[in-house]
Amino acid sequence: MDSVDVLRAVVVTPTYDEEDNIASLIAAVLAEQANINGFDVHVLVSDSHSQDRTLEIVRQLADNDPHVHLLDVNQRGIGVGLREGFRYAIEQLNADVLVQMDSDFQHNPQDLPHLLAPLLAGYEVVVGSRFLAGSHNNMPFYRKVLSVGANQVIRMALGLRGVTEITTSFRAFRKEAFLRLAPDAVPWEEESFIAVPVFLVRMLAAGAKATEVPMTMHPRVRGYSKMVYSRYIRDILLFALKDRLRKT
Ligand SMILES: Nc1nc2c(ncn2[C@@H]2O[C@H](COP(=O)(O)OP(=O)(O)OP(=O)(O)O)[C@@H](O)[C@H]2O)c(=O)[nH]1
Ligand SMILES: [Mg+2]
Repeated sequence: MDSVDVLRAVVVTPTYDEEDNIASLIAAVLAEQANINGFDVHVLVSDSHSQDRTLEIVRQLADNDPHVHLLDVNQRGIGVGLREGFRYAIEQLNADVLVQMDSDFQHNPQDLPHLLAPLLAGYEVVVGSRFLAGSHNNMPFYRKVLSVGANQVIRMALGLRGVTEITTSFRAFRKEAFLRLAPDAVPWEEESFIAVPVFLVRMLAAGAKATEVPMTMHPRVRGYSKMVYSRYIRDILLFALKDRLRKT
């Protein structure tokens, strides 16, 4: 594992109140190491000071496994969780590669080998997509409508080509793609999930060579959703409008 040819991949998973998911998610991610060549896989849980037992559970796992890490961000918001997690992974864990993945099993750990492989073939960003041949989108109808709508609005507003999926958090990228961005390029501090699509849009705009792979997406089975639809939809429309205006 210490060979110079092996890249360190840190799977950064943001959490808030995920006591029912997090231990099995960590185990499932680390189990994929057996199917992954060229990467040394670690997990970093980036938690917004959960009120349930998430912190306690992960602390115990981290104490017993050098591939498991915990960051208590101590501030609410998925964007802050992601930004601080990426920074910590690069600065403290020597990550070469970052993976962005939800902690509630909506993303499939078994898709990780396919997500990482293109990074060894010269791509800097790999996007998991629900909209390719071979993808499986098992989300309920209203969630499919929301994701298709959000993806279309953002792609039309920005004239984005080359990616079909902007809104879900299943991506792998070289650390340089993150470090290239100005600190204010992404609205990390917004409490809605707007940072998730904007982060990808900004990495692409900054010139990252990207590709997509099919993924399987499931509905959440355990725990509760933190998505506030009204704020997310409002923030997507506002972002699309502002970006359009900036260009005219
Ligand atoms: N660090 C951090 N993570 C968060 C926060 N809110 C949500 N998350 C995590 O971000 C991921 C996505 O949040 P979800 O609540 O699952 O949102 P969603 O997937 O759009 O909604 P569901 O389909 O209902 O699950 C999960 O891993 C959450 O635990 C937060 O305030 N801070
Ligand atoms: Mg979820």
